[in-house]
Amino acid sequence: TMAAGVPLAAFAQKKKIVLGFSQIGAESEWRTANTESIKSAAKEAGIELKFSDAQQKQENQIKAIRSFIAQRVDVIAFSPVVESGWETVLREAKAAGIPVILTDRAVNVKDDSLWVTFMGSDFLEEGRKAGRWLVEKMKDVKGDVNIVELQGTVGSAPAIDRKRGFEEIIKTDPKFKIIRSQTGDFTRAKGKEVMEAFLKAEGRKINVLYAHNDDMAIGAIQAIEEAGLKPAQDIIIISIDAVKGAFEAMMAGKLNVTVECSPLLGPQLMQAVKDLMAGKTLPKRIVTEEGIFPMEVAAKEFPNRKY
Ligand code: GYE
Repeated sequence: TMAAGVPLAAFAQKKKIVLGFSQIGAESEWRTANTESIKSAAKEAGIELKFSDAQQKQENQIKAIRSFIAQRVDVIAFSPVVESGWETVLREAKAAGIPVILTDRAVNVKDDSLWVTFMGSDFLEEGRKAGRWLVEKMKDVKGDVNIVELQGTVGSAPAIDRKRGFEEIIKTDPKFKIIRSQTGDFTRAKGKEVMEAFLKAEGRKINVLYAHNDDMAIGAIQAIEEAGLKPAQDIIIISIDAVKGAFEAMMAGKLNVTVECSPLLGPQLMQAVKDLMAGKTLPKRIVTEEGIFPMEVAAKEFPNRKY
């Protein structure tokens, strides 16, 4: 027969694993590094990646996931822009027999069997780290410490948990007062705009800025300078991510501290996809390990930074 003449190796060669990934957008330096990490790790691992950018909109992510289901990809992974509203589409993936991996941000669904594993940072702990740094920094201050807060995207896991973790620590001393708190959607432009409004309303009353990411802090630094104040001196600034832009700001003496949140999830994700395809059971939670960097160590640490 014809088939007898076909070399066996042609049949033995395994089909490439296909991974559908729905990314949130390109809102921050963190996100750009995360996308880059996922794309390069897929290439390295020989996994075919179908990548879709949702431009910060949940409806676009739902569309992307539905299209991955229709294309019958092997595995779906996504970083959910907000926590709630995923039940329906996740049930569709489950019904199609396609496993779903959550990266970076968590979902809030009653049925945990709708996703296989969640890999990413502990945002609650990041908020606590920010809070602990501030409590220590202000330990000798007797009067009120007035804080303004730039929150991340409304309804997102990091915005919810970074707020909660920070509050949990600072509420142990009533001198700490959050006098304004508003979303800056994790972007520089919004961070600047909202900080301008805070300055207009509160002016020199503001002692501390707590930003849920570095990009918003960097935007806010501009607003503070334009208002004729000295960032990191007149207003103490704390942010999260530890991207290169934050290190540059610290080395310029404009940012006091950044809490690390690593976006380099690509290699871990590809390993999980391979393990899943090999029939292995994954741990339900894979936590990223990370530290905290005050401005005093910025110049020394900068050359070691990978994002
Ligand atoms: O901190 C922020 C990004 O989900 C951890 O999203 C991520 C956050 C990150 O836009 O910069």
